[in-house]
Amino acid sequence: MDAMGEFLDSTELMEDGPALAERLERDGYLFLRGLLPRDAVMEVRRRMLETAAEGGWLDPAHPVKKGVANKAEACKDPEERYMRVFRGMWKDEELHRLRIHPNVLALFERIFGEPVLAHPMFIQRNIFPQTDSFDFTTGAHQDKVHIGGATNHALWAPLGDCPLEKGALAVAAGSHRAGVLDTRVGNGAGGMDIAAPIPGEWVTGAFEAGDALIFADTVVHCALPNRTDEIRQSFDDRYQPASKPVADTNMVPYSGCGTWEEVYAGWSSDEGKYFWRALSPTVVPLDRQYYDRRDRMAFDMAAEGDPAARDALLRIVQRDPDAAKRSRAEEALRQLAAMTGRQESGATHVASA
Ligand SMILES: O=C(O)CCC(=O)C(=O)O
Repeated sequence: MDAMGEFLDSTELMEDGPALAERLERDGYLFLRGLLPRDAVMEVRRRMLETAAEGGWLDPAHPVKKGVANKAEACKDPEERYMRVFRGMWKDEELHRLRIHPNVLALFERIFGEPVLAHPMFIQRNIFPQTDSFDFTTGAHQDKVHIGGATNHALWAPLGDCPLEKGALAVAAGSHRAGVLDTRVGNGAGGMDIAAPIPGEWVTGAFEAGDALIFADTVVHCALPNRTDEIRQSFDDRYQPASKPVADTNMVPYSGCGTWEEVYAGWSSDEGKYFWRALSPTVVPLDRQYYDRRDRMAFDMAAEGDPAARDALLRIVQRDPDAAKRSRAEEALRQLAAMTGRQESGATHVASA
């Protein structure tokens, strides 16, 4: 990837829905400063870091609020070591309310010109620093293959300031116009990377707490490596006109986090619970063709002893609705471990996911 350009800052258009929609259509993304109140973001960061510290993810030699990673505990989604701590983060009520903050919903309503559905399922990410032995940098991909449904737009926001070297996000501006590109097994988001020349111009930028990046589901995007000593924390959710269909996989809690009742069980108030019910969304099955193709490739790679198949196999074990395929992936993981001399981390299927 060549040197990247700078995001085009669209903050001055923030109140002008049609102008935002036009720019989004043209470039595939919007970079907006201060969309969310900084204080609200920093409060969620504080809560996430408390949970990270309790889970042993932070270096006790530094104050929790700095978020300095305990690199010996570096782990990643969907490993059980990761999920053990992550479950407590994903259930956090203030995190859930942040992604449906009135500023966010009003912004998308201005862009769509109609009521907005925030997808109930969203992602909170914890990216440990990149080292010689650990790397979980999100590779170039498009969301469409994972999210399905009608056209939707992501909002990505760091939980705290995020300079480039902490793993800011980057987009290939204009790449959305090429439609869905070919994929291959990868170790980034969803275990799938792009396997075709990437069109468009790569742009990125330093984020401050409250800034947000909005992008279309066919825009190619990736993260920069986290070269700091701190954990990079962020969240991303997807938003679409409420009248359009949404894939069923976006209506359930994050894989491995239980049912909605379990997610909400410890909340101190009902605010934000089941917010989507009032919108009566049309729910359709996820088009699984991209996952099916990824999985076929992962099984072939595992049979050849290629360790790059591991993350995709772990995802099948944890998340695939087909029991026979899950058993096959478990067996492939065992064989891969035997071939590569690596211990597996005991992935388990989570029925609610
Ligand atoms: O935060 C990251 O590393 C990846 C985010 C991403 O791929 C997304 O929001 O779609």
